[in-house]
Amino acid sequence: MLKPLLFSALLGLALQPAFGQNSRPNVIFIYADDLGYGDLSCYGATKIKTPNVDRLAAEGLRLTNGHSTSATCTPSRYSLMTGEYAWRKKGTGVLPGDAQLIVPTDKTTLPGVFKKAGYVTGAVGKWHLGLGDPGTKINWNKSIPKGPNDVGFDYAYYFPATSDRVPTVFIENRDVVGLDPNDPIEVDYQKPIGSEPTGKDHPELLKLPASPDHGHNNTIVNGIGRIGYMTGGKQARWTDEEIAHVFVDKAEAFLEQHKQKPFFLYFSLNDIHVPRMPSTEFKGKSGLGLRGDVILQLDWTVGRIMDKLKSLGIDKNTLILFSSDNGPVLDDGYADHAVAAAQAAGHKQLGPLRGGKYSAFEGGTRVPFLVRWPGVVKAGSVSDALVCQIDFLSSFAHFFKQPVPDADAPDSQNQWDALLGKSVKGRSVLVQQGGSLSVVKGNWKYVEPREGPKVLKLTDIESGYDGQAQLYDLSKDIGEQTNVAAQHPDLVKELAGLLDKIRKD
Ligand code: NG6
Ligand code: CA
Repeated sequence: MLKPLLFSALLGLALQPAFGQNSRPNVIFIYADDLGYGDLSCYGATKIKTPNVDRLAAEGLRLTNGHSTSATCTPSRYSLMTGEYAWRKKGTGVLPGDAQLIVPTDKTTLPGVFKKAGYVTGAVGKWHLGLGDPGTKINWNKSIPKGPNDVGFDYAYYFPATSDRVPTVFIENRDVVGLDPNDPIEVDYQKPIGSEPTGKDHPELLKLPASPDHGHNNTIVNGIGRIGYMTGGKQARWTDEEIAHVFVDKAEAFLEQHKQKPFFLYFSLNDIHVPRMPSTEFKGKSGLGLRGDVILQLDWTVGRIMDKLKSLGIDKNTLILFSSDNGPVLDDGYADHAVAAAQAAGHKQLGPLRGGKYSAFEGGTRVPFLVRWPGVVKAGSVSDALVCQIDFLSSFAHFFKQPVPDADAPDSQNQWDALLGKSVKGRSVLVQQGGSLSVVKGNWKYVEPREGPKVLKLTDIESGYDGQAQLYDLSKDIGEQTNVAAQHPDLVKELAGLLDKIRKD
């Protein structure tokens, strides 16, 4: 009895390197929206439990100094896709729902790297990088000429911008899903269009009222006022409470369909962005209000993906990356009582950090960042290495031994070893984009001077704006409480010079 067992074990060992089990792993990037450094129990949250994401951490690497490239969505995603700091390119701020595609179609992109390596590539979820040709108004009733399929994705199922922006429809590759040709869609961000009620004129129709002054009060869809006006496409419009289900079903279908070949799935969740509208099973379950409920929904989504990989038998050879596109915000436009709920429960969405979404402080870009790859990444490991999502492109290109043309991905670095926890070094320098730019070098963070409100009025978030230079020692002061610029004029000069130089590069 022993012999055949031993034999097959030895054979297994011998065959593994020959088949290169780890040379072509499947890769899934699960990208949360607006999830904060302190929103997960594996990052220290005590008022909410996220067992599935915690499982990712327990079975993989938890990075404590992992960053999105920017403190808002579009620039973070632009940098993720292109490997270029978004502030280098005009028009990469938060986009309206009718914006044109901002990712170049003739340059190396993150999904393009996978495609070139022979992978099947898919995008499911939030897009928010624009659609269609520059200078051309999108016609939602025809095939959309430019989008995810033109920048490296073989398959895409997504919504155009954010769930608080029109049009509130899903698109599969180039076509709006479920569109009735007799009820064409029109969208306008400047002026009201059609005759449907708006949140501004008909607040009595809203199931989720807008916060004062945030302006989420244009066309009402599914009882929620949106940013922007739309008419038509009634049958195609989504139900917010179903978005998480629709996306995870599509993601699972993609995994199932491509389980035989290596794939890259960019799984870009709607949670926990506003409007926070959990499906019924999560409503009221967190004790932290709607914002907490959608964190549970996000956690459930991660669990679904992990279970699916297991049941398909591809769990061992799949590398999962998990992160968020920017830091947390409580009130981002709707009266969902997120502020009161967090305060009442004592939930700290930022953990020990300062700032949040939109901010130049660490809370803007330091986000949850997990890597799970059984047998390669050590289970339960933690690393302080400075890493950033902008580096995925060059890191995977390095892994596939693909040269990246000099003109492409100028700011992306190969951080493969740091991303897998094999090196504690990580980046030596990173530029972070809040309202102002900061440069981090080693323990030091320099925030460039910029006039502006210290607290953003709508969201009540500390912006990091200051007319004077700021310098923080992150090794002692992760909460950026003490500006030590006056004590270290030489360092301030050096880092200001470094930022200038990177700007001009
Ligand atoms: C802001 C919206 C906010 C959110 C954000 C984009 C207002 C006042 N606020 O402009 O609600 O939609 O854009 O979020 O309009 S992000 O995560 O996609 O960057
Ligand atoms: Ca976001």
